[in-house]
Amino acid sequence: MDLAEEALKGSQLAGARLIRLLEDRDPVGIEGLKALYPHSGSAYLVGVTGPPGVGKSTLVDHIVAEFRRRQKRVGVIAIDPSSPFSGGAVLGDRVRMQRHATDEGVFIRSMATRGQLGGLSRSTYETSVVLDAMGYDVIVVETVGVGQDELDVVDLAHTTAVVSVPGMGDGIQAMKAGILEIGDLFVLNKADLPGADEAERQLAMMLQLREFGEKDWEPRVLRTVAVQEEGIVELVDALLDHHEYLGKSGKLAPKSEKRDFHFFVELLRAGASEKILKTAERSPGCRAVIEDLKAHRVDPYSAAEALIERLQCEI
Ligand SMILES: Nc1nc2c(ncn2[C@@H]2O[C@H](COP(=O)(O)OP(=O)(O)OP(=O)(O)O)[C@@H](O)[C@H]2O)c(=O)[nH]1
Ligand SMILES: [Mg+2]
Repeated sequence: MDLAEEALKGSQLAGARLIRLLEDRDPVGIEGLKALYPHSGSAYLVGVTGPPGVGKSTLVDHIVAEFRRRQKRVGVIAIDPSSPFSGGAVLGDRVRMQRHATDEGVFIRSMATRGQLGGLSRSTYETSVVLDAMGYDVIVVETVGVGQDELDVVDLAHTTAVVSVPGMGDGIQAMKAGILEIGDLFVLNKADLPGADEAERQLAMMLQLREFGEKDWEPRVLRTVAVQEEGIVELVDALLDHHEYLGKSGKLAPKSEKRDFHFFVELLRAGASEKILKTAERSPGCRAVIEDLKAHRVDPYSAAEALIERLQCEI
């Protein structure tokens, strides 16, 4: 039996192997993904993002437990920020989510932000397809909201929860504006710490700056104390409310389509440039353009235009 078949039958080992092969850009992994793809498309993707150390993993651990209580199978993709902020986060996440390790209804996968061939968002996308096909109903992606790469990852989710904590003050403003834009839920964790009221007020104020139409989802602010399991049920309820809103407003399917299309374009781009460069090698005129580029005689824009122009009839 091949890996895809085994994964479909529920083997976590086979699923993990496929994910690793995909990360390595191994053709066996890509064949596996093709076989799994028709079985995917029904999972609900949740993104949990926020600055380092705000309690994302602790929250995710309890979110998983709450979904399990509701009979949902859950996949977790924890993206390791790999320092400089919080080295050893993968280990931390494993420890925090350890209690789910023996639950066959939970699949936890950590992923490094470094050394990813083909980008973090692609790996996350592929992993989510594998988990989706394996029948995980909910897939939670934990990521530190710092860079563009992470923003792209968040863009994969149906629902995005942005986590912050009291006392961040200007830190909230410093959070990427883009993240504030994409948040559907704003979780104020560590609400046991001083300054929770002030932080909630600030969040609410910032959300007022966002414009939305009548039929748009209005982002909510929720308080949690993850270490004491407070506010988790309400958080999961709110996630599901948003999921339901997306379904009813006809926005769920377009979100998934956008995701597939985005990766289709990425693959096209990679494939096309490779093909163009290969073809160009056979043409003396094109080789000259590339030589000119290397020798600083022509700028990259003009070089790309010239190559595309020359090769138009060949592809
Ligand atoms: N006081 C308090 N501490 C909390 C709460 N939730 C989490 N913590 C603590 O905050 C620390 C960081 O928690 P994590 O769950 O690892 O945070 P994280 O956002 O996943 O961190 P990174 O993945 O490293 O960015 C841990 O020591 C937790 O015990 C809370 O509600 N209140
Ligand atoms: Mg974490």
